[in-house]
Amino acid sequence: TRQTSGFFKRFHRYSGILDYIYAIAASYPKYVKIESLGYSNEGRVIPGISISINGNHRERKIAYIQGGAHGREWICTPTILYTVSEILANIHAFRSILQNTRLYFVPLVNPDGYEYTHTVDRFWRKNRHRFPGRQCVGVDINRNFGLYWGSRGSSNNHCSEIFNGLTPFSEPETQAVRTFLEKNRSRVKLVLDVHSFGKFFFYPYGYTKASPPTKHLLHTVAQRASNAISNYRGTRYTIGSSSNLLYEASGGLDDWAYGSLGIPLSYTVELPGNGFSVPSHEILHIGRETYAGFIEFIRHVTLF
Ligand code: ING
Ligand code: ZN
Repeated sequence: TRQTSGFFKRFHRYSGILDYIYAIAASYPKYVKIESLGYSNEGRVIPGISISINGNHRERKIAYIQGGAHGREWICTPTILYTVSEILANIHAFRSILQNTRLYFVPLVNPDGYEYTHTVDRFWRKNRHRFPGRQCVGVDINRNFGLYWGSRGSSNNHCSEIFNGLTPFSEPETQAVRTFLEKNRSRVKLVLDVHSFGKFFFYPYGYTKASPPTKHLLHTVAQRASNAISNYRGTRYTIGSSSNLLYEASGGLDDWAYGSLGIPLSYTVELPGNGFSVPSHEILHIGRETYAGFIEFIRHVTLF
């Protein structure tokens, strides 16, 4: 719709994102439910968008896509919201997928960090947890999950960009994600944690260079998503584990979802960009090409 394409012409503040989410929910009341996953350190709601048909609450499977765990990675949120709007605009094409699957989107996991990048520091990464008696603020949400928490590629220094927090799941943002995924543990078949930037699909593990037992499957599914994306304008993703392709890092969502919860398809997505500041005119292009890849991941939920 006209309203929809206007939204993707620029980046929005948290309140504009919430307004958009409520507007699409109002446009498609039969298919959309807005939930609160939880609340951030500063008390902002972390919105979840559930898409289903037939009021499919005795749902069997769930495809879970989140983004915005790092404040400065702005492109993640509109890319997820574009996917939501495109699925709803073509909801009848998703009939067979939605017969046995619910789609769940969390477009902004770290609203406090996101707002801080609009008001104070464009390149803020962590959340905005304040520790009494400490100068340095914030925990890296993607180092705060519980599989091999506090080992490689994370820091116990409050001032570090990759500070992993005082304990695993110490952060309300991490807890909100944990609660949802644990509650739905047996049903969730796909987790995509969307970040920026670099055009990568990372599968586990981040904490070690060792290969996961289902590496071949993880690689094949990502390859199909990458092929679907390249049809739009030739964008090519690189596929592998973050530990082998980028750096070792523990406490990430993808490792925990795969290694602790047993979710079969678990990835970190690094969207395109030459930095964290993606030009506004790229939002819609990245939305369109990434949409094709997300759909390909979602189609593979049927394997499980
Ligand atoms: N990248 C991810 C990060 O959290 C990553 C890469 C993913 C590392 C999963 C380890 C595990 O550092 C960005 N852009 O944040
Ligand atoms: Zn990130």
